[in-house]
Amino acid sequence: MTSRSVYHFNSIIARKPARSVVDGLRAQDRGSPTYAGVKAEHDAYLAAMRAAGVEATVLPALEAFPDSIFVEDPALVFTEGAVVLRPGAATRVRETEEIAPTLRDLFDTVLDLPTGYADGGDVLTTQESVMIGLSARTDRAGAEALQACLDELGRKSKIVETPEGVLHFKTDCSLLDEETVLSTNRLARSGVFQNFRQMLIPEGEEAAANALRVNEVVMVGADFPRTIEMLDKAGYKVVALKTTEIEKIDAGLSCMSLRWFSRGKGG
Ligand code: CIR
Repeated sequence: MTSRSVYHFNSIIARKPARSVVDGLRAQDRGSPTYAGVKAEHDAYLAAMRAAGVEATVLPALEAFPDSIFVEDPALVFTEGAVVLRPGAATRVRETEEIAPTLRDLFDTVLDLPTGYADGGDVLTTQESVMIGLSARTDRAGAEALQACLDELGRKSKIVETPEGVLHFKTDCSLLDEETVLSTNRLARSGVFQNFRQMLIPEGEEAAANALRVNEVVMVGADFPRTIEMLDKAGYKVVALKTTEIEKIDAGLSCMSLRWFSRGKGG
């Protein structure tokens, strides 16, 4: 693994939003997103991804699964292989059956989480290890089973805690480069990022923590001007993307893709 691999990607998988996305899961009702609004945000996201240098495999919409646009949750991908997970929300469990054939096409090694529950939104891949956050969606059995899968792929991992009431571990953090994380105060307070340089989200912009470093750019929600200014001043090349609609169903930028550096199947 080279030091470039934590945010250098040449491939992503995404899935078109279904019209049923308006019924996506949410912890609090802040009104439903519109299909047209989600589609516009998704289209802009794919354009930004391609501009950042990745090839996108875009899967068809699945009306039976309102949250299936959030492909990050049913699987995990690395250069070395993929893992089909077991999402912790009942309505999302069978999204795995829909994405598994694509993973088997694109990867030589595809492992299946054998037990427990784990969502990809709870997994942060860093230089030193893969962090697995326990949450309402990822239980200890799933996290430990995932550690065994990661061992098989040659990846070190550790289990950490997600703050109470936060959907996913990565709802509250993202990796900016090999040494630096962007984190909410509430997550940073847990001490989980002691070995990193930490940039803390300005109060009131917590939803900006789910940013996304892809090659030379950092994608950030456009509704968070203070976070954008902070990253810009620190020298990051920021691409601001609208996330107003997907936020209504508790989503951010990482959820809409699975990202990896492909050396080609068999390579
Ligand atoms: C859900 O509750 O599962 C979706 N409405 C949002 C999923 C967001 N996924 C992610 O952050 N990885």
